[in-house]
Amino acid sequence: MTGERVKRSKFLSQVLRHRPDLIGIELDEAGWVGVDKLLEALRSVGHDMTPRDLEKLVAASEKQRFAFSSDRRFIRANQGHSVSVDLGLSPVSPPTVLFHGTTQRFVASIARKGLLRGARHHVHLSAGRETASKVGARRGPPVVFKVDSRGMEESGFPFYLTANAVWLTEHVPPAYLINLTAVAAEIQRSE
Ligand code: HQG
Repeated sequence: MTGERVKRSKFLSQVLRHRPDLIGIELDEAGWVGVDKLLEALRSVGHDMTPRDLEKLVAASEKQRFAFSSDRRFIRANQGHSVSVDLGLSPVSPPTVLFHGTTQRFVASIARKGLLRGARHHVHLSAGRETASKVGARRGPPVVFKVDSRGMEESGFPFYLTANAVWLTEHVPPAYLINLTAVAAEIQRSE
């Protein structure tokens, strides 16, 4: 993505996940807003975009952050909201293990309280260790936790899968977490 498109994508994420009020729009209860309404509101705050620009931006988002409705008249963020929306996701059986990437300064608190959703609606997990590592690296040297998602499911914790392949759950208690980065460091020390 070009620098300009990254900036647009970030602003759109901000509006569709956290601050629709920034451009004076409201999302419906499932997080959708009309494409025409969105483009008009963006124009009114100096963020001009044509329908074609928006189509391209959605297609170029490598994480598939946004989705159009099937008739393409509405758009929403696929996940990551802090405003109250119900994405209408149904519980899905997760793979045996999932991963969560974070950074060292959160590790002690995570060991005590487990993974908390913070400002978002859910804790975000990935099926791949590499993706988790990249998520953690946004904040410093990454620390990757393995989540015993099978064990959680067996204990009745629901999991959801977003349209862009992010796994969501409400809380991961410490008993279901293993700090893979600490284990790897421990093995290295003992060699
Ligand atoms: C941490 C981006 C202290 C958690 C990414 C994380 C992802 C705790 C931070 C998506 C904690 C929350 C989500 C506890 C969790 N004590 N810290 N008990 N439990 N944390 O950004 O998972 O670009 O809300 O480890 O790529 O980092 O937005 O969540 O470090 O997919 O599409 O609290 O956001 O995608 O941070 O990232 P976030 P996240 P987008």
